[in-house]
Amino acid sequence: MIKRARILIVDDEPGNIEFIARTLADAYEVQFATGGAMALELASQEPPSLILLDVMMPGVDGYQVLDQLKQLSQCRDVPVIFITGHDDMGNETRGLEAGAVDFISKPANPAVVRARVKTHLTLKAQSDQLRSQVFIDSLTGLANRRRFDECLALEWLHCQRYRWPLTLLFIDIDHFKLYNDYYGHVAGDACLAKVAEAIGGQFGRPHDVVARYGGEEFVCLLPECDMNKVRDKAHQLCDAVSELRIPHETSLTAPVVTISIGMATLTPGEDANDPEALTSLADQNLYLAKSQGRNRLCD
Ligand code: GH3
Ligand code: MG
Ligand code: MG
Ligand code: MG
Repeated sequence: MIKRARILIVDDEPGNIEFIARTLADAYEVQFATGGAMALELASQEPPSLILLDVMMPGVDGYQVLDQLKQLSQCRDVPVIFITGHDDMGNETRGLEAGAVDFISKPANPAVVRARVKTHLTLKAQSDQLRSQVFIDSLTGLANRRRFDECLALEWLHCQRYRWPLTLLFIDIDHFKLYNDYYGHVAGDACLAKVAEAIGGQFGRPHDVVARYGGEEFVCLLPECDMNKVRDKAHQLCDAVSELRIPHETSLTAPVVTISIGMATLTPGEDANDPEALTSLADQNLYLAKSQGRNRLCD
């Protein structure tokens, strides 16, 4: 069954909530909050599909809620429609500038509420789909290079701010040209997908970024991590890939597909000022792993 969209209605007047909830309850799952703080708590726990947000509320008002939502990575992209009374109609520009997608004025017309909610849910679904096409590698389902570059720049700044170490793994399939030459490109693609799955299985914490960097190269970007743990997990990944037992008769390393990993950890702002320092260190260590016989980790 397709999951119904969940709409969070925020208003300090229970009567207004009830009115809008009745309008939407047939088509959507409806959730409500009677104040800004409660809205933020609910939204951050499990981001809704869309938020209908009253502007004028005692305590935390609509603008403050929107402002804080934009600072939460899991809520940043949730469409917010402001519901405004006559007294705050003049503030439409302010709301749109703050990132609301639309305005509905009170008293709200049920048909208009339904139509606008539907429109914005459709737009959001379309933009999510486009986004996934732009940022996902279609062969492996992992993030692509574009997405990785974006994440690296963001994580670098984030870790710089908190003086946290950032770890990067460069992973490269051994003698993959020989694999393609012997088994063909289609088998090569299937092999890439299997190795990608093993990498994603090993590094799947919510903040880990696992991407296909290009060709037969993958990267894992691991913020806030314990280096010893990562080293253990990277060793396990090497074992896990060779234990997939994908035959590679022409490999000069082993009769099965293996990977080499270069690992680097730097504290942004302390050890270096540019993320390129991290990629070049990981790349150097990958080169070492290759020259020391492949199917291994170097750090
Ligand atoms: P090394 O152990 O030193 O990494 O050797 P290698 O042969 O893996 O490295 P090299 O860079 O010489 O070759 C990489 C090969 O990966 C070349 C190409 O045939 C293959 N390749 C790159 N992208 C794809 C792809 O999308 N699909 C398939 N099937 N093969 C790919
Ligand atoms: Mg109000
Ligand atoms: Mg390579
Ligand atoms: Mg290779």
